[in-house]
Amino acid sequence: MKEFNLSSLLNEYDNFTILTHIRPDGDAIGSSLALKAALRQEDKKVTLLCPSSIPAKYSFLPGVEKFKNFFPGEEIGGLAFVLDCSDLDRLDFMKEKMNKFDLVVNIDHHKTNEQFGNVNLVDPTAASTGELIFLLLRDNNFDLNYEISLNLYVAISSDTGSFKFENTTPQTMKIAGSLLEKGVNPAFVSQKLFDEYPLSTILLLRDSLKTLRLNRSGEIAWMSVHEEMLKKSGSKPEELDGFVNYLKNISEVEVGVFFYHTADGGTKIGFRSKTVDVSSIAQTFGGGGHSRAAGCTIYGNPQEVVKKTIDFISKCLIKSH
Ligand SMILES: [Mn+2]
Repeated sequence: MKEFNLSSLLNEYDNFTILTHIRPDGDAIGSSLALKAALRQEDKKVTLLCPSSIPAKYSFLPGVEKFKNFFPGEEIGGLAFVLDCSDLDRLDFMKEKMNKFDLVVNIDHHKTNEQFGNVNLVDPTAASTGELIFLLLRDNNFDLNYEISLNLYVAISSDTGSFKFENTTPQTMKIAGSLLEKGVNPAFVSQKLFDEYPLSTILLLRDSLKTLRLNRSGEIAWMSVHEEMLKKSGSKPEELDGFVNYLKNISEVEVGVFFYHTADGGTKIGFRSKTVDVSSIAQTFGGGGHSRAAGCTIYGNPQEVVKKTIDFISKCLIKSH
């Protein structure tokens, strides 16, 4: 692995591309925007790429309209930063062209990270990629202005569930505190990220909750949503984000599982747990993530996929008792 020195890379390269994962969350978006704003301070050319479009709830973020979900026509090259991706598959179709870059810098906090970069700045003790970007920018004496601070605050508060998840550390709070000192308004961000929903989301939640099931012991709860249900409520897939938490938050439930059956025959599965390591469960099915929040995609008959997954989790729970 090459030694990482940001200032020498800034001397070496003028052309930077920042890529982040499919169905981006606040950490992916905020970290990318913050890093771009910092590189722009050095007058670098910076392209922001994400294989999906950016959810409307992030439209208040400065610079968010600059994200592209296609490779631009000009030559791809120079240095690529890949943010918040445990592996290159998270870049979806963008993975194909990663060999066009001279150097790939992988910055991430997922414990399942595959160290795919020429340089890998991977720290699973960080609550978010936003924390890692904050430390990188601070240690390299960038001006953490309001724009950068707001984007980093969104990244950090997003991945910590508004500083509620177990991954929240003293370092997380210290960093968040220093971002507030730059003028970030926590109530405004919290309202935008966690409290406000379009009506379509609430209608979809109503329909999703009707599919709620529990296993016999009551430790596993799941919902099973088909793509047609989204059409009915006029929702986009990203509006499902967070529904899985209603499952995990049931008092007696240990593991919440959200199944989203897409028209292409795939089922996207989200796992949340109170104490069990669900990243190993997700890995069994070819996915990954964190110990309390993970996901995977399985192809096959939707009902069989649900049964297979719930049976497997039941066995894992029996072993852990
Ligand atoms: Mn993240």
